Amino acid sequence: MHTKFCWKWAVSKRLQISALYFLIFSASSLSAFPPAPAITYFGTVRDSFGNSIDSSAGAFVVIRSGERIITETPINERFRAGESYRALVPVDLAANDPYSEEASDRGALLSFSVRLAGSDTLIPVSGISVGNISVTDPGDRLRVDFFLGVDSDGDGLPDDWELSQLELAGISPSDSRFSLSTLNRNGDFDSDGLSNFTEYVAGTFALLQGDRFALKLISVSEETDRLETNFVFGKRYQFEASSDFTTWYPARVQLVDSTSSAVAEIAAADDGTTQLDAVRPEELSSATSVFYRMSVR
Ligand SMILES: [Ca+2]
Ligand SMILES: [Ca+2]
Repeated sequence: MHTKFCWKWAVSKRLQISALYFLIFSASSLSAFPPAPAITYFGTVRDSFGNSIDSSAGAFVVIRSGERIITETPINERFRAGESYRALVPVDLAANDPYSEEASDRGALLSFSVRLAGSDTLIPVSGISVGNISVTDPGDRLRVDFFLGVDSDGDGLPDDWELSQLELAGISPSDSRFSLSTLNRNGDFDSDGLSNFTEYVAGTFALLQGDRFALKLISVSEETDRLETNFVFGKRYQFEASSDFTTWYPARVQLVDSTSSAVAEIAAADDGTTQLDAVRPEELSSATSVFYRMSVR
């Protein structure tokens, strides 16, 4: 019986393959210039204070070439961490004989903006590379992170955030340090080991050494480990565990004394020191040492 079953499977597989050849042949006979693979742009969209924009905003990333809209894609968190949009831009290989009106020529300059649902207004965005994107080769994948608002000094940090950090540190507008040149992306103004850009993403103060993105192990028990960190309201945190710093497994967490079940990602409902119980991943049940790491968006 077993042999007979295998034979029948092989026949049906062959039929599927034949059907596939037929479809490919049909498609290529209809179009002189088969489409090249599109370019994929992906990344994170933040507001001017570093908060990641998610689906609750009902917003779209709009990519244009000149005035022509090439694609509009909704911003949401369904993709992996650090990726809140994914847009495909079709590419033309033969500029003088395009296969589609929708496709762009290689080298064409693209502009990115954001549109809210129900509105026609395109909101300008800024970012380290977003103003200088041109169409490259078919099939390319490029990360383009950007934020709403203005970045006058082009360092990848929004003006609003830079000036608000200076104000929070008590530097008045009459002070010579009240300037966009005081904070730059890769600098570490408060010398706490975290760059100004990392603090912008984590929501911590870039001019206050005591306020930093950190994770502490408090205690261990049979299947869970108690961790402590500093939550920033509105931020979302994910945790991973490893025994060798090479392979990392997602670790679900729950607030200490919480009755709800452990989750893969936890949103901070408040600011301040927070303790969590992390469920040790099954893959590490016999490990002698377990390390945790945390990401924020
Ligand atoms: Ca800036
Ligand atoms: Ca810092």
